[in-house]
Parts: sequence; C-alpha cells; structure tokens
Amino acid sequence: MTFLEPWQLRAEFARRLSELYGNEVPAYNTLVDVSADVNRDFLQKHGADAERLGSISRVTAERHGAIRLGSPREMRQVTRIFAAFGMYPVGFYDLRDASSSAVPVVSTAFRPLDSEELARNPFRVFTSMLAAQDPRFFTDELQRRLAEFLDARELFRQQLLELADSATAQAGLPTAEAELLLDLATQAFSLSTEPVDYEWYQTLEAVSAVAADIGGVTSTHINHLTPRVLDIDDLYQRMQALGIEMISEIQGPPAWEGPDVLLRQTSFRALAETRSFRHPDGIVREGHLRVRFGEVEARGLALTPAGRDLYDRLVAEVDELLAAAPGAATRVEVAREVWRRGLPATELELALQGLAFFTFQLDGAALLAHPLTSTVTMGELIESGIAVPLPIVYEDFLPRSAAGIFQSNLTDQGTKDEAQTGTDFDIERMSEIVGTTVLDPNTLYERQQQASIDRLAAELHVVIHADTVTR
Ligand code: OOG
Ligand code: NI
Repeated sequence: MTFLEPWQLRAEFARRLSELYGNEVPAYNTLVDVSADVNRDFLQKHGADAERLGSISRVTAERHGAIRLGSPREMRQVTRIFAAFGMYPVGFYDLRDASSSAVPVVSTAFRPLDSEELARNPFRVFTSMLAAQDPRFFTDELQRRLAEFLDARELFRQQLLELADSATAQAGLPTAEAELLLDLATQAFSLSTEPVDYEWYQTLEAVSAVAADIGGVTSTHINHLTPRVLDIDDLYQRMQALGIEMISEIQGPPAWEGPDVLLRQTSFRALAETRSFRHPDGIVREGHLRVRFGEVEARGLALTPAGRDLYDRLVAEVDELLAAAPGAATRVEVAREVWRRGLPATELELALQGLAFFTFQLDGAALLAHPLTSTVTMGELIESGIAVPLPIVYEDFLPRSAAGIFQSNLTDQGTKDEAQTGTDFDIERMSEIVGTTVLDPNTLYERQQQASIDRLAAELHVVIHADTVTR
C-alpha cells in the first residue's frame, strides 16, 4: 500500500488508539475480550439476523472514543485532525443541565457520514468542550485563570495540524506521511507523565472533577474507548461474573422483547491511576486520579423525529412513575412496562408508523403477487411486502446517557450556582466554534432513507407519494 485513503487512516487510527488505551488501562483489554466473546456467541445463536444492524466485521472493530477539550481554539484544531480521518462533527449535546452533578461541558461527535464509510470503519469520538465561561460553574476570577491556563497550552503540534490539513486536501496520504500523521495523532491522546499542578487541580476539582480533568492538566487524553456488543445484557452479566464492578444499571432503553432502538450503554467505574503531582512546596509526589473508565455499548435503530418524540415521552413517563412510587421497582423494570405499552413491538410497525429510519429492499416475488398502479405510498409498498424495510442503525449519542456516564464516575457533586444564567450554546454556536457546520443527525438518516426510496421508485417505475413513513 503506497497511499492511504481517509477510511484506511481512520481504521488504523482507531486501532492504534485501542492499543494505546489497552496499555494505559489494562481493564479495557478485558472488556474488549469479553465483548468479542459475546459477539461471537450471539452470531452463533442468531445467524445472519445478528448482522442486521451492522456486519460482524464492522461491529468487532467498532469503537467510540471520548475526549474532553478546553477551548474553541482546541476544538477547531481537533476538527482539522479528525477531518483527515474522514470524521466530521455531527449532533450537539448540552450536558450542563442533563445531570444533577456539575458537568460543565457541551459536546459534539466526530464520525464518518456516509453509510459506505461507516461500513468500512465507523470510528467516532464524542468530543466535549469545557464551558469555561459559564458563570454557574466558574467565578470571574476562576474564568480568568482558566482562560490563561488554556491559552498557554498546546495540545496538538503544528506538524500534526499541517499533516492533517494535507491529508484532507489530498483525500489521504502517501505511506510515510500517513505513518507520521498516525504517530503524532495517537501520541496527542496519550496520558502525559508530566506532573500535575496539585493546587490548581484541586481548585478546579472543587467545582467539578470534569473541569479538573480538562483544565487542570497541560495535555489531553482519551477518557474512554468503547467497544460495541450485540447483546449488552449478556456482556453486563459476564463482566460481573468476572468480579468487575459495573455501574448499577444499563443506560438508555430497557431490555425487552421488541426492537432495540437508539443506544444502550454501561460502564465499569473509573479506576485509580497513579499520576504525579507537583505540590506547593515544589516537591513532586505520586497520587491517584479516578477519571478513566471502561464503557460498552449496544446500538439499535435510528428513530425519526416522531419516534424520538415518542421515546422522550416514554422516558418522561418512566421518570414520573418512579417519582410517584419510589423504590417500588427499578428504573429498568418500570421502563420495560412503559415500553410494552408505548412502543410498537416489531420493526415493521415502526416502519409503517414512520417512527424509525429504514432503507428498503425490493421483493420480486411480492411484486408479482401485487401488480402496481403508477402511484403508490411507501406504506402500501411495505404492507404488500414489496418494499422490505431494513433498519438504519443509530450512529449517534444520547445526552441523558452521556450525562449518566459522566455522573457515574464522579464521587463528588461539585458546585453549580443556579442563581446565575448559563452561557448560551446550540448547534449553530458549536458550528462557529469548530469552524464548520455541525450536521444534524436526522438530516443524515433522512437523506439515506430518501435515497433508498428514490432508488425503489426508479426500479418500480412508479411515483411514491408521501405518507407516514416518508414524513
Ligand atoms: C463523555 C461521556 C459521553 C457516551 O458514550 O455517551 C459518552 C465523557 O465522559 O467524556 O462518551
Ligand atoms: Ni462513551
């Protein structure tokens, strides 16, 4: 291979980060091994059906990473680096109000956009930026000190940024340069051995452990790297059987008989890692930090805006029921009941009600049995079996789960002054920050679904009219 295309660079980047993180956090390797076992057993049990939401080769290599940066300048730089790997910002997540602990960050996720690119390697990185000017978390004085500290540090070397730009411009790089890009990019996310300023770290930690993890050190690092499994309940049980303490429950939708939607995630608690600290007396001593953990995820169907509204209503109903009868049942038990009442039990029903995104495959035998008129609706094509819906997998994140993941690893609530008004952030503001349009995930899923409907219409020589499915 003399030239590496973006997807090849991306796959190799993910592989190297995985190797790096496995050396830094050995428990991650256990998680990856158990995930591989779970996936192999699931495939054996379910055959081809197991691959409905992604080929086994994709799922086996699939990871998401999480990183945390300090400023718009750093966000713009990382955007340039990820572009070299064919990863672009998708979605906006505001985690500042999503949990009761102080999590002063706003986030986006960098990922491939096209289904072909995702199929080749779906590596994505959940990227958070410290909301360093939010007065609910940081006093004026602290804001000033933070800005000074963040302005002075350099997370990404000039050479790395220039190589990344060159890879973006050429849609890839010749081997020798690719090698250098990959080295520098991987290195930029390794845990630094440089002593941490003890007093400064403590000052930030009093506000939020997340703020200290981001703004208390002069470099960045991977917070976690997450493999994907086809059966997260099985994974959870196997990890516990190995004596690894998991967080108390699986985040996101409950386990139930119907289709898996969106994203389910769980993690083991952050492990104590040795770090060196420079104390006010000038002496460097060893200490421990618990910030990095292991997470695992299972992905389900992407929901349409209507489906997502329904999902959000169901989640709110679960909250209400739990609040009305605290301790009577676990969140997961309550959610399962609410799901059974509220969510269609089959993929076909989700498709007919326009609640999830699909691509469509033509069934020739069904077509022979049902002669078509020149105009039809998607609903008619699905009901007659002519259009077979194939689920589109959810490629993004959930703010509440993300906040739950952050929170489950905080031992201290931190502080938040609710009397202050928070700084405004939204997807447009995030676009300005990263220097390129942050895409709305729904636009991407809709585009993929519509392209499939257009192909079907062309194959069938019919006009497909809008109905629930297509709206
Ligand atoms: C990111 C937490 C969010 C997910 O999978 O939802 C996340 C972080 O802890 O930095 O990774
Ligand atoms: Ni994560």
